[in-house]
Amino acid sequence: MNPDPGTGPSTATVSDEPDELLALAVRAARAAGAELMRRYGHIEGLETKSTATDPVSDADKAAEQLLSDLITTARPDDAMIGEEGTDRSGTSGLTWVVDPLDGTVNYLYQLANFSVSVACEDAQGGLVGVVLDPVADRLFSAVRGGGATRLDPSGTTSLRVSDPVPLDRALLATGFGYDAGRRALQGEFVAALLPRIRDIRRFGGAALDLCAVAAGAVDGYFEEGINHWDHAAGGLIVQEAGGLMTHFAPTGHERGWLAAGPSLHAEMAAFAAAPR
Ligand code: LIP
Repeated sequence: MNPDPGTGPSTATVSDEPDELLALAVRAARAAGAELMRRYGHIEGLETKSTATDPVSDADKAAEQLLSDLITTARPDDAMIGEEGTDRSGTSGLTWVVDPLDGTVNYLYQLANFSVSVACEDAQGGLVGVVLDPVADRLFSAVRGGGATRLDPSGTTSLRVSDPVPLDRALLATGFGYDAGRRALQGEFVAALLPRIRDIRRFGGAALDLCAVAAGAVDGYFEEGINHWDHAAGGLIVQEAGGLMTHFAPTGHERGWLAAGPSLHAEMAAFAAAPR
């Protein structure tokens, strides 16, 4: 299967065959990624959302508009939710879950580690997932039951999580929410975990963190307080690379996730459950 059929505009409708949905997800992600790069370094319309440190700009909104227009033209009966407010119901049983810019703070600071995340879900969960890193031109993708791949200028690579990795050798990515109180609790958990593992990385984009787990570039990722659009595509990519992606709430947040190979996943779950 060729996950990257090109980026040209199309007004044709697309069937619900997973390969066609994947091709559409890739086309939409590439269009949004090109828009982000066109605006990179020229931020306009900067505002804040949930807290004073949670930014949004015209770039996020323009990229979401492109995703929405492209996908809706091809799949008019599907539902869609997006970080910047897209919220549409549908009749097909499929829902698109899109984040036009995951890693917004990195984008603002020109720190390069940001992505476009596009997932399509059915009643069983993730069906198709695409995460595009437009700076490094890395395209991560997965179809349920079909494995996960990375396409970059050097070619296509099948992805596999690291497993087994013992907890005391684990390199773990994590992130911190925009809410100050939530951050304080997340910091306490990381302080307890840090002496028990190899080290922590905070790259600043949940979707690419999940792709790093899938590629074995880190051994696991956990974060509480992330949204559906942050993890919908990356979570499927992890699972299709042999990892586990489950709820994980060491500080009690209902939207916490842990992604890792099976053995590390079990050790992390036991660590979080043990009295501290
Ligand atoms: C962000 C994530 C980041 C996480 C933040 C936030 P945004 O998404 O990618 O890793 O720590 O809580 O969810 O706001 O850049 O789309």
